[in-house]
Amino acid sequence: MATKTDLEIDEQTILKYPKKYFVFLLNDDYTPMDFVVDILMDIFHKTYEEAQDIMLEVHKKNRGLCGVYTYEIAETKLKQVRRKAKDNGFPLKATMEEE
Ligand code: TYC
Repeated sequence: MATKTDLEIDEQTILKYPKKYFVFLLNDDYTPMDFVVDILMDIFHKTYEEAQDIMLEVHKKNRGLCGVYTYEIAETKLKQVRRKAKDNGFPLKATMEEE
């Protein structure tokens, strides 16, 4: 009788895609616009023009999409935003949500 070999089982495991997570920046009244643009360029690797567009979207609509990442990378982005905001004394917040 044919049974699945270990190799076949491993191949099934490998074919599962990892979940992805949206990372959003949230608006507040205190963080300067230029600082948000810097965050988007440094942490999310956006161009200056992209960073300005996203920052303005957050400013007008209260949140804006910065990127889509696997869980660990999304978490790291949140930590980097928190650290940089805290070090500079700004209340800027980021959140993540399953895709
Ligand atoms: N609303 C802020 C201001 O007027 C700018 C801002 C934009 C803050 C985006 C946070 O994620 C943010 N200075």
